[in-house]
Amino acid sequence: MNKSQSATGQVPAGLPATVAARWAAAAGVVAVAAGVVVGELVAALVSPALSPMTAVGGAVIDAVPPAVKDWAVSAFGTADKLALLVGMGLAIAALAALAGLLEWRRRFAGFAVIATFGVVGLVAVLGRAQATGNAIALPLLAAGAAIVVLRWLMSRLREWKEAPAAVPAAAAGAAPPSEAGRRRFMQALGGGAVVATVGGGLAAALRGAAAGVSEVRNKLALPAAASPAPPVPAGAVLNLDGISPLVTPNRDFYRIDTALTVPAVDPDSWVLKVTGMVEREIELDFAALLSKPMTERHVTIACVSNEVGGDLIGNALWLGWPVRELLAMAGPQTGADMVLSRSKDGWTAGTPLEVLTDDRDALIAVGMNGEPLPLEHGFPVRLVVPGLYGYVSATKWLTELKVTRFADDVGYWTPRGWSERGPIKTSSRIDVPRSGRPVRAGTVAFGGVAWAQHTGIGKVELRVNRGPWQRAELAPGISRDTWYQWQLSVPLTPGQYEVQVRATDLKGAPQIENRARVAPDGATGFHTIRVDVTP
Ligand SMILES: Nc1nc2c(c(=O)[nH]1)N[C@H]1C(S)=C(S)[C@@H](COP(=O)(O)O)O[C@H]1N2
Ligand SMILES: [Mo]
Repeated sequence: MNKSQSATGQVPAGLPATVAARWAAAAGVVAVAAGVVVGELVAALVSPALSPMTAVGGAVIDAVPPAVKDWAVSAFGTADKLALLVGMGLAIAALAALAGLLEWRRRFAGFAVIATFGVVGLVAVLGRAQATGNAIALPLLAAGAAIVVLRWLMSRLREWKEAPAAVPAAAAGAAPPSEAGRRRFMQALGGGAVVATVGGGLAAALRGAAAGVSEVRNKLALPAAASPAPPVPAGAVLNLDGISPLVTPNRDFYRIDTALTVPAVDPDSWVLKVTGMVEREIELDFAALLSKPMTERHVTIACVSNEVGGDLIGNALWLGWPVRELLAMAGPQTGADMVLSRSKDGWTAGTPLEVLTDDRDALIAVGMNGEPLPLEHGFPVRLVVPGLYGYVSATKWLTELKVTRFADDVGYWTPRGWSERGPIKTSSRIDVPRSGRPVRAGTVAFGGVAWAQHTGIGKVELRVNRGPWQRAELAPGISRDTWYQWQLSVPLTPGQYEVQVRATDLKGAPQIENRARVAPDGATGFHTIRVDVTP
């Protein structure tokens, strides 16, 4: 019988306040660890550049005075980054313990501390140069996960505290309920700690592989182009606030792929195989590829899933070796009409053989805007084919070119409801003013981009409230394979307007007016925006 049973016959709680506080602090640490791991694991899976911890660490490095930085480097040497991470870990653990304690004393007090963590992470992420829209979600996701875990642990701890320490006389001999409560709390805490540790290990392993390849990439020097890109013609860049930059910076370049983790491909072990219906099979390693005479070209690539007015399109300066030269070495056999390109992760695209052997600059690309390909965009080697949607041409993390026939092979997306062939459809987009953003009455500047890859844009027109089409100023394109900027100033009095754009290619074929969905072979229709003109 429990000695502490009181004279009133009431059963005292089985958990002294100081012990409870200690376990509340432990619960805070486990909950925050779980949140951090959720954020890091998602970042490791989606894109290493999204890591909230890296962003916070970067912000700390940016914020500390130079003297402290010098001291850290002299004290820790090349382990200064590790020291920073350990320091961050200890600081976060201390605050997490505090969050647990506070939450135990007062509901939501600890959640507020965790929410503050989330905001700090968010500010750090927003301050990063490579921040993308997706990066914003991760600190919030991490904080949300930490709060959910802490709530759960707190309710277990409360059950333990409220469970009587003694069994009623009738059930003498059984374990007291507080013992069961203790066990349940410990299981939850231990389970949370184990899951966080395993997840953290996994995130670290994934990051490690990507970090190793990143390091190789950072040290890589690309050869100069034997055939440099034609210069950007004067006047190709219009001076209009808010218009898409003529060349899309790598960090803003849209990313589409089926890869859950960005494949970490070491260039040293990379080989490209040319197989199938060829006279000679070929194996090319990275050094051999870099020794070929390189071509550099601006090419605008687009996703078939780009909606009318959408942003799954970008223009970059690509450096690579023309695919036609490699195919000429291999010697395609008669009857072949398709090249099935395969990625490290098994993804495939089926490209018409003729498009890869004609005089267009379809490239086995290694460089993007003057740098090695970013990991997300196919490092070390990808295909870039002017005129075709990415799903039938732009294989990232390229490993094989199989010369074959459309009758015998299919690319990844074809059996999934997308057409076998995917030429890019002529289209145009209004970038300014933003749809729904009010503008001042007077002369209203409109502007945007238009593309008809491998044919080129002939003209761009705008119409207001379905009135007559007005011809816009069309800037010279860099080439037929890139998008063009356009602009037009229209006098508008206060009111609401519908404004549409249409492009016509250099052969005189107009953009298709009928609206079509993105599947199976690309959206059509005029980009239409609503403009509120205020007095
Ligand atoms: N390995 C691989 N390559 C791929 C894809 C993919 O899922 N896996 N998606 C393709 C699609 S649909 C497009 S639109 C382009 C996008 O290239 P980007 O992410 O560099 O913009 O990559 C193509 N290459
Ligand atoms: Mo795509």
